[in-house]
Amino acid sequence: MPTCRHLILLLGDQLSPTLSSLSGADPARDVILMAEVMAEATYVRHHKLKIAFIFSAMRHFAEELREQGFTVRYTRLDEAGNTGSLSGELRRAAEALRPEAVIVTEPGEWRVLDDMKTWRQLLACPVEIRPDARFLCSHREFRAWAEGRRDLTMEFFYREMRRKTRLLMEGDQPMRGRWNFDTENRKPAAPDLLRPKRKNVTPDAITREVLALVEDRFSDHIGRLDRFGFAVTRRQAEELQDAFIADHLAQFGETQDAMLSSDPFLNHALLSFYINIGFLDPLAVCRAAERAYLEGEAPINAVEGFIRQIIGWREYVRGVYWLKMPDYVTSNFFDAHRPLPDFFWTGETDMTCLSTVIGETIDHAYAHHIQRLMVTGNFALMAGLHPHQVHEWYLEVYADAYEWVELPNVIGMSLFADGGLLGTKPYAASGNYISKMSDYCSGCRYDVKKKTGEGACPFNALYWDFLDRNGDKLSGNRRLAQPYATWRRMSEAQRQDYRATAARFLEKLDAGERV
Ligand code: FAD
Ligand code: DLZ
Ligand code: SF4
Repeated sequence: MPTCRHLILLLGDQLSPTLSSLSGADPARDVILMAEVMAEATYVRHHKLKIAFIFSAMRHFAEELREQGFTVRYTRLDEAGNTGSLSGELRRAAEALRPEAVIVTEPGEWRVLDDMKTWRQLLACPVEIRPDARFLCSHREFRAWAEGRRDLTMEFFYREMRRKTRLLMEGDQPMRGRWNFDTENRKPAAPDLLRPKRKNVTPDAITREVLALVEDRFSDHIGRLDRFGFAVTRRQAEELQDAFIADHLAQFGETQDAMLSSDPFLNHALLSFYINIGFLDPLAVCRAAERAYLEGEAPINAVEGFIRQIIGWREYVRGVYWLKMPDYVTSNFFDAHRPLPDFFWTGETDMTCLSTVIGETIDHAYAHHIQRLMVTGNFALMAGLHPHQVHEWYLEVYADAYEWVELPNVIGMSLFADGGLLGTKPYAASGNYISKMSDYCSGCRYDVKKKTGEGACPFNALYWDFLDRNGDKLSGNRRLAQPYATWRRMSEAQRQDYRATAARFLEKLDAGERV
């Protein structure tokens, strides 16, 4: 039997040549294990595009490693003997190869780490779990930053990351004298036929094989595969990164909060899929964006805003996740219990904003940030949907979703289910916000200007009803002083009108009627 020094397990979102578990790997003595397993594809019922993307990316990365001389033991989903779980595949490989040690990089999800901690016993050999160095801020650094703070304001964390990376810095001061240029980034957008089209990658033979497998095995999962256009190699992902920087970055800031029915992507990067699986290095993406600013290709508001999302929000939500898990996943500050309506799976609702965003999600396994936050998230918050069901929905439907990044965005930012750890106030908004930032309302059966009664935009009554229902938890919040003052100034008849309109809508929702 050939000897194996280290058996190195790579997960589906660990496709980086610089991964810590690969550090010091010796092609002559070590074996890399990768496995497509039912347990990972079904612990929530992931979107078909997400499964196909990950399997194809894994298969391409395995090829890349083989070209570098590594021995890769790769289990395909439909291979005879596939045990269906990561631990099962690791055990099978360890029994066959008898390695001196198993090496892994820590996973992105708490449930996988919990499982990993049992592996030493399961395998009867040492298991080394290495930190994931693809993030700028280690768990220890984040804990140290968070310790003793009353609230974990992202903006202050972000400044630390700017200092640490030296991105957009002049000495110890931010370039152009400001840390944050967001006030220049809140514009609606108009259709623009000249906006460059997104480049899709044509599926190659490996991807076509994966697409057939996914259609066959996961036909009852959400989504469609006919528009598969993801990059499935690092090189392809780098080309998409370059195209974003050349074609879209300059307008990124301007249209960051806008929503347009004719253009699901506007000037967003569409890079989270590749950063999260490890094809793109987050710091390298930021350095490329900074270069565009320094060379006069993109304005500061766009570049600063973009960099903040990556070294600020992305690192910050990961820090919060590991700081607060495992209890974080059951947070339910508002004690919300309404089940997720069926239209979250079909897009079949008369509310055009929701049908558009959910329809695009089904088609692309993507929606941009404001759609996730201010349309589906805002509705889930105000309608009192159960946070755990909402969390599972987001984890299933987006191709960039892994719990470490999805959960704080859903539980914390969007649903305020953590009681305000991540945000200072809930992102609740009436139809007026959606009307201002999108063109959805003009094609809607509901009237965004109508506040109550038949035909009124449901977001309007839901907004006041949400504040009213949760007055005991929110009325003391300084940032909500103005809406609560407005609510109190209304006549009792007007308040009753809002309550009754919201109650009628929620009754229909509960009865499964079309809304
Ligand atoms: P852009 O808008 O172009 O932003 C650039 C990059 O910044 C992204 O690629 C991403 O890496 C990073 N980024 C931006 N915002 C955030 C954020 N809030 N948290 C972490 N990183 C951010 N992002 C995920 O990667 N996975 C998720 O599962 C996920 N779930 C979300 C759920 C909700 C309710 C909300 C409100 C946001 C969620 N986000 C998630 C954050 C954000 O919506 C996506 O990162 C972004 O839409 C990805 O598209 P993009 O690459 O075009 O991003
Ligand atoms: C998301 C996913 C899917 C669908 N399938 C696999 C798989 O078959 N094998 C694998 O190693 N990883 C997969 N992944 C990614 C893992 O779920 C991810 O590594 C963990 O959730 C930790 O972030
Ligand atoms: Fe959405 Fe209301 Fe506008 Fe219709 S009117 S699209 S429900 S915000």
